[in-house]
Amino acid sequence: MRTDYNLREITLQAFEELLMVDDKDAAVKPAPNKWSAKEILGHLIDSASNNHGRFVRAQHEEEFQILGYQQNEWVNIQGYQDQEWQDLLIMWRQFNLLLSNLMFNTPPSFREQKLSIPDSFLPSGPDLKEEPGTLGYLMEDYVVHLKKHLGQIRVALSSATE
Ligand code: NI
Repeated sequence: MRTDYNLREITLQAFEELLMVDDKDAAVKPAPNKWSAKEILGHLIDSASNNHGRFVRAQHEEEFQILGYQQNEWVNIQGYQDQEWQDLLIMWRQFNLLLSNLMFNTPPSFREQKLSIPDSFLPSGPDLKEEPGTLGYLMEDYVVHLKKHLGQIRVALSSATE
């Protein structure tokens, strides 16, 4: 069965919902050591960027190795806090539409392929349906991770507008 784990629908709905958010509200940090909505969205762009490479490479490279990335460093180095909310949001939407197509076009034989996933890889949710360690599992986990952080963005924005 071909699937994008609902990524396209989730992306388009969240885009509509978040488009009218005020740029200043998106930059409010709920606590000094917590990410603002802009920084969480930036982290989701980094997740899209890193996973894009994984999802393509896993389908054609022999002995493909998954590499992690240091999320705080990625967010800080790129200065998401100082970027325009709408620019980040458009980038996030387009990147996820690309990934939705990539997932949908991945044949089941590749989806079921086992990968060497490092021990440090922690799944984003306990209730993933795909077989652990497969490319499909990574893709499903990507969408669960995205949904988790969209929830955090809503919480950050609600505390910003109180
Ligand atoms: Ni994350």
